[in-house]
Amino acid sequence: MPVATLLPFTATPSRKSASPTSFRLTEKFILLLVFSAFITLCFGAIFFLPDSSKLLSGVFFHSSAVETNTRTGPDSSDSGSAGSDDKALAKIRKDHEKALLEAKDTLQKRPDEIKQDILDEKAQVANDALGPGGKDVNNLPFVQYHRPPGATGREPLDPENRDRRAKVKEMMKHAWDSYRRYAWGSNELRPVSKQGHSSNLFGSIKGATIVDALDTLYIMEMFEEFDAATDWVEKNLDFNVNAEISVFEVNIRFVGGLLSAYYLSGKEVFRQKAVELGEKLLPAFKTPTGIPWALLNLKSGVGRNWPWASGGSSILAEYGTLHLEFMHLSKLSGNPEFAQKVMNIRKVLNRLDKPQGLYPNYLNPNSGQWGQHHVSVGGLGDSFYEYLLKAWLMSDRNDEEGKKMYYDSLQAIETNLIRKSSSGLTYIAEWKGGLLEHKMGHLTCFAGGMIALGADGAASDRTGHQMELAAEIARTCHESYSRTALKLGPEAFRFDGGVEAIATRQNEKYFILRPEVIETYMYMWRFTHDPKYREWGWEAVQALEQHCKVEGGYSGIRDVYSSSPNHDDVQQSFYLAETLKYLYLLFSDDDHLPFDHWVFNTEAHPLPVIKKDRTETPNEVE
Ligand code: DMJ
Repeated sequence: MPVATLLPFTATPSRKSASPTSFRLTEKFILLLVFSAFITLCFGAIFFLPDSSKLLSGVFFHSSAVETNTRTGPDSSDSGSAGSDDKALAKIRKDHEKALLEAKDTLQKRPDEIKQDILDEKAQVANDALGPGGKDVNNLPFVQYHRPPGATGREPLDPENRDRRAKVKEMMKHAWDSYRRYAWGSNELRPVSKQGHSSNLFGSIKGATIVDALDTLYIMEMFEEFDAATDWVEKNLDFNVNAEISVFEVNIRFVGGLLSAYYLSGKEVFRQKAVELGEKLLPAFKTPTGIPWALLNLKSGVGRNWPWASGGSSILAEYGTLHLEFMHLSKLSGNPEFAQKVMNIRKVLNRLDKPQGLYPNYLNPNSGQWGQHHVSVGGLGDSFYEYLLKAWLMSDRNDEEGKKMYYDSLQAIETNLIRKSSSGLTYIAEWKGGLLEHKMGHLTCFAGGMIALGADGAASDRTGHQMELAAEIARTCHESYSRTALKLGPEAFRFDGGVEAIATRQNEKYFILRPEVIETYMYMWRFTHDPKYREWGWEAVQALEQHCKVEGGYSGIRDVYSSSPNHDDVQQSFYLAETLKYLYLLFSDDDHLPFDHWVFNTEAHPLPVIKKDRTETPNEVE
């Protein structure tokens, strides 16, 4: 700034009227010197005076000590202010030390962990941009994203185990790459004919395999693949379709898959899509009782039930398997309607008399009365029981109603359905109007894992018994595999007519890459660390590799008792979502998706436990 322009403002009052041009050269020089000295003094005050640390810390570190000091006002004594200076300096030192420790910590991290931290921070910045109480483009409220522990794991120390886990990852890569190459965007892959496959369960919604596989890709640290899948979801996943879908299947695979992907990665797109889809499912609950329809047209909102289901009934395993996802939808959307809908289902069930304490598979949504008295822990019933237990666990053990319903129903199942074969194999039969059918489905084999998971919450005198029961079911299901030619289990096996754990009917001999037996091995391994469960899992890996792997992916098999496999040409989306994920976790350490922080939905999508501590979960559902 030219000095001349400043001179008038430095003139003394006695020279007020004088024009600047009236100064002599020596006067001008002296004034210039005085002015320069004044400027130097001002800068010195900022940079060199002893007090400067306080000033800087206030500007750059927003130190609370400085703020406190400011608030003490004119009354604060000199000694008090010196104390605050010390505090401010101590705070700066502490901040520096913290920064150093963080840097050290970062240097020790693996690249994927660093990548995850960056993703978390990005998500945090996006969230912060919304601000508390803010809404995003989809009108969703601000949610503080916290990644629960154990989303990715470490390499197992034991070399054999490490190799086995790596093998499972390689299997996932083959399944995924094949889908990507031959069926990208379709719901599933036909691995033999190398083309896309669509089942009518999803109407014209596309990409079931992509959404179902997202969390497995993430957990296995296949981040390039995860990013490609995320990109597809962002650009192509569309629920604005004029088509009828299965509410249950869309919920467990799509809503569940999107929720898990959100909780693992923190990417907002998954929260938005999950809530958008959840809202589209709400019209299914428009029935006189609030028990939802099985099928729903997503455009018109018109629902109906499967024509074969006992006089227009809804199915226990379908309407009873919405709870976990809907509780999370309320938490993530701020809309209590989702939670209310599933809590109402319980109300209806609790008003009804239960034959022998059992829940029949069919319930009429108009009359609120049971349909045919058919009870099963396999198909049509299975995941209802699973969700009672997991609702309690997911609520951080607060949902007493869910807990009671689970342990009461397990007691009724033990009394009425669980039997032992003549050679001592424990199985869970089906109940038809009071008569037992001595058949156990592959689907029923998930119960070993469920019972093990619930054992520690049972009355203390029941825990040991329930663990034994879980182990016996695991053994029976393993037998159903070992008694076949291909060492893969049939769809259903029987304990009558002189056979045990063997399928006798041609239409029950198929294997469609289902996860339930491996799921039970995984839970049993976590709770017992008995190496046989890993061995049994490894047997399954070898059989899958030998008989189901084809050039274009993995296929189901029509008859597991025939030594020359006939492929069904479908790579089910649950093979990537569940079978391969449970195998991978079977060979992983226990702190990878630990059970005290995560609960798996029935499609193996991990959902976080909603912790009691409200500071951790600000949008907790009431
Ligand atoms: C999956 O879609 C789910 O596990 C469901 O609960 C029942 N069966 C299939 C896999 O077998």
